[in-house]
Amino acid sequence: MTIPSHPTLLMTGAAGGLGQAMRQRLKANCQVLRLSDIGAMAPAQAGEEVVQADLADADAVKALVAGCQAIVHFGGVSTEQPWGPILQANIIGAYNLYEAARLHGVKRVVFASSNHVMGFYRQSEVVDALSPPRPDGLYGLSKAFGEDLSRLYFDRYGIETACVRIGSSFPEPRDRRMLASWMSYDDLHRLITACLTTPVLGHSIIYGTSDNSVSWYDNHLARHIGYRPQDSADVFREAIYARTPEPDLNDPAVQFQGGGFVKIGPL
Ligand code: 15L
Repeated sequence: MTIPSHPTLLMTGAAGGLGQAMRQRLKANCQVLRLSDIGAMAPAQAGEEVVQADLADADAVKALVAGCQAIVHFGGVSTEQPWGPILQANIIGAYNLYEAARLHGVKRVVFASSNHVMGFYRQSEVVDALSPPRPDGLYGLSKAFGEDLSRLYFDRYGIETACVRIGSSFPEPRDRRMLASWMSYDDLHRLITACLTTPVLGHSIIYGTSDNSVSWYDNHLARHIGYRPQDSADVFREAIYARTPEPDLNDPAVQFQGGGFVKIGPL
């Protein structure tokens, strides 16, 4: 059962894949779920407010955050892209969001970070919250910026943030890599709920995956969040092995945790 924790909860990135998957689920966490995106969203239902806003527009973000007690921040670019859109949405956008949170007294944020902050670790390594970031591209770098930004706003202003380094959250794992990185939508909702309800969150880094037997992530430094995954990619393992070729161990996409992201773009 989900414990409602905040009267008004803002979720950015509502038109994206995870935003759409969490929209219904997060209604149980609050009385009013305020939904925002730069793109069009489905009209507001009971218990929802829908506000179209560009994260790069500081005034629009200030208005968006007014009256909220907590934020689930999925907004911004969620794949490797050129510097221009990443700068606007993920760097300037994250700054605008934290400034608005400070101005309006919001004290808790769940920040959708990414496994791509750590993408240049090898698939034979295990990382924890203290492992130095090794982003695999501009997207991963922008998420590392968001994590550092949130730490500054915690140290200076006491705004608590969970930086959730989400692995691969889709209906099912799509390939062999995702047998390690997959997170079910229900587990993602469990993790967000844990971040919103744990008594003391502080500034925390947690890896967002289900209970997968193969894992590159060690969450022992995030036990205070109280996240217990209940799903596992293991149930898909046989089918995925049957339909995917033997991995080429010389391929960087197979060697590194970031998978294909380590090869994308003009870097
Ligand atoms: C991410 O951060 C992306 O947002 C998502 O689209 C997936 O590609 C995921 O990482 C992944 O690494 O599988």
